[in-house]
Amino acid sequence: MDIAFSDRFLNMLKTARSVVVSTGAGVSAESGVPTFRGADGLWKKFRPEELATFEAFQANPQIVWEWYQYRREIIHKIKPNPGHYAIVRMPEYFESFDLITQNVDGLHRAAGSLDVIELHGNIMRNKCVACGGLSDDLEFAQFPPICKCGGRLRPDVVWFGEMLPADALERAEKASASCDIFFSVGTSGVVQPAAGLAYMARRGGAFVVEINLEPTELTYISDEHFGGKSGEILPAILEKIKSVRSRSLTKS
Ligand code: BV8
Ligand code: ZN
Repeated sequence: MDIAFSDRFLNMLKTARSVVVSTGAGVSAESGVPTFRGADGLWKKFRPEELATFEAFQANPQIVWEWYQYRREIIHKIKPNPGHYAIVRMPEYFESFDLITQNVDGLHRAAGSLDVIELHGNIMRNKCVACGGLSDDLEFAQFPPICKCGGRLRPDVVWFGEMLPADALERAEKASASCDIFFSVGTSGVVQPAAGLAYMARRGGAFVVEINLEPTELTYISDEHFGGKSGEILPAILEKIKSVRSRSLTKS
């Protein structure tokens, strides 16, 4: 894919020490994972407050579990796309690199990214609301599933109104506030506090790059907006990084 790179962006790619990539549902769209707010969006058929909240789960565990099992079915069959794989290679070219994701699909790790800051948990993991025990069964003897301790199992994701994992959020905020380039990839920039990371990066003096099919809430604070598919744009950016930087000797 031929992309026009501004001199400012090229200069940033040449000189940056620390880079953050922050992804949303759009980075997984080309793998076949439905996004939340796009045309095929998950929220089209359902409403977030009806399903992705602890209250909804308590009121109707059967319905909430059916929705997660439906999404797990989709995610179980799909593979990372070229966008995920391009991100895997980026850390080799920078002294400091952090990957943050709002996604719960596990595709960054499946592609080979070693250290992923998962702000909203992982849909393929279960957590017991009573003992906090984690498990990765996808099939259950009874439905909605119950833990060995007798407590109710839930998907290990962060629901609306729930706190994000403190360590993940702290790492994400620290990296965003101090990086030289902040890539916002495939997110509508609506859900907080994840969406706030781009503002933190901007305030910290980072060069903010947005990759999205269309403009979003974050476009007006971005220094560069690449309109198009992340599965095509990220590999093109990786090729440019390779041509303007040698692999960072501090990285194996
Ligand atoms: C909390 C896990 C507080 C579950 C998710 C009013 C104002 C501000 C905030 C709030 C408010 N009212 C409530 C809040 C807080 C709320 C929130 O932000 N609400 C929003 C809706 C306004 N946030 C919370 O509740 C968070 N917790 O705030 O706690 C608190 C404080 C004290 C004490 C207790 C609590 C928790 C939020 C986490 C919710 N969980 N996921 C699950 O997945 O089932 S959110 C879920 O939606 C995702 O994880 C993700 O974060 C979000 C989806 O957003 P995106 O990833 O951006 O996806 P979207 O579809 O929107 O956009 C896709 C983009 O990709 C589009 O722009 C599209 O153009 C683009 N795209 C598509 N294809 C491609 C592409 N781009 C490139 N290439 C392509 N091929
Ligand atoms: Zn338990």
